[in-house]
Amino acid sequence: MAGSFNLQNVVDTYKSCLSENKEIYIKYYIAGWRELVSFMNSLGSLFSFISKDAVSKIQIMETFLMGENGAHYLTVQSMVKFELNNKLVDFTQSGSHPESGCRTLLRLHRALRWLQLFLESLRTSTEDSKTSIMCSEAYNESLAQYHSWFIQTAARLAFRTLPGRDAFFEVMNAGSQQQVVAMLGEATPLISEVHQITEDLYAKNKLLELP
Ligand code: 1PW
Repeated sequence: MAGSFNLQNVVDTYKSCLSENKEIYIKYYIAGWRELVSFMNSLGSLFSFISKDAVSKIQIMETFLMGENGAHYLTVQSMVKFELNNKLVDFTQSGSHPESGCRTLLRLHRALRWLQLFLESLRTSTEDSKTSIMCSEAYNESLAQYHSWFIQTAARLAFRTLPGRDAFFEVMNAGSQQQVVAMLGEATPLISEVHQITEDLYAKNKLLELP
């Protein structure tokens, strides 16, 4: 199989994501997303349409990280503090900071919940489970509510083209099905912890509804 996607890389980046005091390093958070994008791109052209938006969000975050205020973007926690203290976050549609780090990361954060649900149902699936159904159930439960009808339609169309469970396990490039399941068992709690820490931080700072 062409491409260099490997489920182990995803596990490794999410492992590096948390500091000792449970802060989330933005560098590794977006590295995890880069891995997932390369995975989505290997799933065909409908998925590269979906991954384009994730790529543009990753790029916005990288620009902050490499910019003059980059040091403030070391962790999600330091970013939130910096952007709020300096009034760099729009709380309404017509502000002057439409692409803050906080609102950009919120989009990735919501999508991460989809991924978490989807990987969890893959992990516990059986031979006759359908990837397309698992994927759209995870989507309906998480990300769909934030998407327009147009995007929902495009996403659901893409799901229908997903390879079957066997091929899907193959694309994850992590050995036998048993090994993939074991690795998913390692990946999902890591993703879930990163997601929960972000969720709590955003809730505390009333950032969960940023336009
Ligand atoms: C099989 C692997 C699945 C991985 C799922 C993660 C990818 C999720 C990306 C969905 C993107 C759909 C098209 C873009 C929608 C944007 O409008 C939306 N972006 C996201 C990431 O949800 C909201 O961003 P916006 O328009 O407020 O800047």
